[in-house]
Formats: sequence, structure tokens, C-alpha cells
Amino acid sequence: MSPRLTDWSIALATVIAFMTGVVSLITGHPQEWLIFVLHAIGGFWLLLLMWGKVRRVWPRLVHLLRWDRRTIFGLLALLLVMLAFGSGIWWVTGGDVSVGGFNLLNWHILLGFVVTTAIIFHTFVRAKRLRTRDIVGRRRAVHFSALLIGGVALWPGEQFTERILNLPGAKQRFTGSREVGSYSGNAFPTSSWVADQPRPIDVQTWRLTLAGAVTIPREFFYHELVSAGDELEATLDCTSGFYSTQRWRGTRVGRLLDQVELGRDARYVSFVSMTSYRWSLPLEEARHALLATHSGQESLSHGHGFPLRLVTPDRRGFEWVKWITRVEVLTEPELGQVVSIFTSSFTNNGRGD
Ligand SMILES: Nc1nc2c(c(=O)[nH]1)N[C@H]1C(S)=C(S)[C@@H](COP(=O)(O)O)O[C@H]1N2
Ligand SMILES: [Mo]
Repeated sequence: MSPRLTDWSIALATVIAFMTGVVSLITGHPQEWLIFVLHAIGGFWLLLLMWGKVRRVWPRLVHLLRWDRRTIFGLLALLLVMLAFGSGIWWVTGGDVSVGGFNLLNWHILLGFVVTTAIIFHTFVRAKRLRTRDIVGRRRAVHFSALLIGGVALWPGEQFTERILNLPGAKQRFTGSREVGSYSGNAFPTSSWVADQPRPIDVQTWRLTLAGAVTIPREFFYHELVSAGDELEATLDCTSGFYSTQRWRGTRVGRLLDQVELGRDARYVSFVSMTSYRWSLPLEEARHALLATHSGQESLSHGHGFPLRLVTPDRRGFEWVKWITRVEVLTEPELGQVVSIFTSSFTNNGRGD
């Protein structure tokens, strides 16, 4: 391929891998598995393109005397891409190592951000315009398609190898997450999106407030929410790479909403934590979600959100709000929630003061 076509393809593959990567972190519905496949294909394509690029600059690399600052940066970039790719592929095939307290998936995410920033920056500073003669021609088209098809074909290849060799990766969910402590009550990992760690809540004084677009707001006692006894089996799938299925118990959100009169324009239901962390669901979906007080036979531990947490099937773990104190009916989507999950840990309650 022409150097410019290679370089622009690298930029494109990076953008594809980056965007699908970001979306994959917040995707929890099995029907959206294609996002994860596209992410893998983007990565494989990038790898093949890099190989072409390295071959082109190889003569310059082997002559130490011809090195300059750009060579160093180039090598650094190559190393970063390899590490980003390596950590990703190692994770999905079942690699279970932790470096500096972070697992391979965490490193993959971090490196993905760094590589993308570097490549975008490099593209803006140094990219040369793509001319017609860089693209046209049968040989160009053949080479370009071969690399792209290669990238696409490596995905089923990897899946197949995983199964044949029975690698641990074959047991992962479509999100890449691994099972930990299913059906174990509270004996599965606790996790926070940033670092929420409120003080334990006293249910004697705790009340759940149901407010917003309702005619008359209401408060509920802990024991009222327990006694409803609604059950829901669902899988919590955290972006950090574990999942856990439990039989949750508590009160269906629909049952709760039925106790008040909703405003005619009610569209969403927002679940607000005592740390101010919050997330919302469309009204119909929210009705089927559960406000859980129990996991299996055990009442929720503090770490898992006692006294009340949201259980919302096919949504990623970060949406399963813990330590809920307020349910608010909304008439329109609320974008502030996206900020809230990053800032809640810096509030007094979020820090546990
Ligand atoms: N209030 C609050 N709720 C939260 C979080 C948080 O940081 N604060 N983290 C979320 C994330 S990222 C996940 S994966 C799940 C983890 O639930 P667990 O600790 O019960 O495993 O809780 C979610 N609910
Ligand atoms: Mo998470």
C-alpha cells in the first residue's frame, strides 16, 4: 500500500477501535454483542496495518546512525500499540495477571486512551493529504482489501483457537467479563465506579423518598421494601471485568410506582444514591427493575449497597446504583447523571465524612 494510505488506514482503525471500545464499556445488552466484535476487528486490522508500516520504516530502524527524535517517538508509539493490543488479546484469551494493582483489562483501557491520543495528535501534526494516486490502482485495492479481510478473519480465528485449546477466555461473557461468586449472597466482589465509600446506613432513620413527577411524594420504610418479597435473577457485569449472577429480592420498581399517581408526562425514573451518584431508566424498563434489599438469603452488605440498590438486567454494573435514598420520576432525560457518577466520590457523603 502507499505510505499515505497505510497511515490513514491506521488512523481509521484506531478511531474504530477507540469508539467501539468506549461504547463496549457501557454496553450490557446481549443483542449488542456486535460492538465487541467490531472492537476486536478494529484491533486486528490495526495490528496488520502496523506490520506494513514497520516494514516500511525498517531500513531506518536497523541503522542506529540514522535515528533521530522522530525514530524514538515512532518506536515508542509502536511499543504502546503492541502493549495495548497485547493486554487486550491476553485478557480475552483468559490472562489473569495484575500489574501495579490493575488487571489486564484496566491496562488495555488505559493504553487504548493513550495510544488514541498519540495517534490523533500525530495525525494532526504530520499527516499528509491523501491523493487520488494513493488510493487508485488494482494493486492498492488488493492490498487494502487483503489487510481489511485479514483483520476481519482474525476474529473468528481467535474465537476458534480459544475453544479448541479450551483457554479460560472461552468461558467469558460476550462482554469479556469473568464469573465470580454467583449465587453466593454477598460473597462476590464489591466495586465503585470512582471511589464512593459512604458510611454505613442506619435503617432506623433511613427512608426512601419517591418524588419528582408524582402528584404526592411518598416515603417508605426499609421493612416495607423488604416485605414486598419480589424476586429477580440478574447478572451484575462490571466494566472492570467480573460478572456475578444472584437471586435478588426486594421491591419491583413498578410496584413502588403503583403506590403513587404519576404525572402525565412521566418518562424516566432516576435512582439517587446518598453519595449523589445517580442513574435513570426509561419508565417502562424501570418498572421491571428491582430495588433490592437482599442477595440470595442475605440482606445486602454495606459494600453491596445496603439498605437498597438497583438491579437492572442487561445494563452494565455502573448503572446498578447502591445506597439509594431517593427515586425521582422525570419528564425528560437528565444529562447531569453522567457527571454525577464521576463527582459523587468527592462529596462529603461519597468520601464517608
Ligand atoms: N452509589 C454508587 N453506586 C454504584 C457505584 C458507585 O460507585 N456508587 N458503582 C457501580 C459500579 S461501577 C458497579 S460495577 C456496581 C458494583 O456493585 P457491587 O459493589 O455490589 O459489586 O455498583 C454500581 N453502583
Ligand atoms: Mo463497575
